[in-house]
Amino acid sequence: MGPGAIHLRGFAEEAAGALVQAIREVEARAPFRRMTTRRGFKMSVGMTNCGRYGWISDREGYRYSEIDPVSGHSWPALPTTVRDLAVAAAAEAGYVGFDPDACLVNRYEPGSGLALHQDRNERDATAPIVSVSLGLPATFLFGGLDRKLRASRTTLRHGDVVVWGGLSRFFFHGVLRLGEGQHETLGRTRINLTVRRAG
Ligand code: MD6
Ligand code: FE
Repeated sequence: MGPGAIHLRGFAEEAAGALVQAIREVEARAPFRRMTTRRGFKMSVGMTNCGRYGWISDREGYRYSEIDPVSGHSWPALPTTVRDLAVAAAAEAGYVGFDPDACLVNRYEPGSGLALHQDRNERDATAPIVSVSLGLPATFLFGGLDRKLRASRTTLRHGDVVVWGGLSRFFFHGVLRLGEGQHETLGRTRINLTVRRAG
């Protein structure tokens, strides 16, 4: 996809059922919620987290927190299935010894999208991010270090994994608004997991 960004098509296909079940258990304790940006806009994507650290956004900005502000408790643990899959994908891409401590779970419905952004709240910039796509397909936008650079487009489908590190770790990226569709297990939704080393 770009320098250091590797698209592993279907890498999570076999594990998908177990991953969906793990997400159901996470959302029972930490429900999806639409967070607010610093400027006060409500995001169209529903988000929750598992692992030691969770990514949050509110009027104070973006950051990682060990506490879920909705429940006042810690986030659910990183499920073993999620960790194992992410570690295996990272190794496949050449990142041996990936030791994730955070997983942001994004839920899209038709009409939801994610504006171009950089992921730069993580302390260790040498660790990759492992992104797992489930459910409806989405068009992923992949730019460069400059927001104004023209972004390329890739379709991410159910079971696809992107391992993202190295030179493209800080590239701008986003997700086009999801189109209508029905996925056989997830219905009108797309779920994306981004497994990270945040702390
Ligand atoms: C998504 N993904 O695919 C949003 N960030 O729903 C991301 O924002 C992302 O896929 C960093 C690395 C990989 C990603
Ligand atoms: Fe991102």
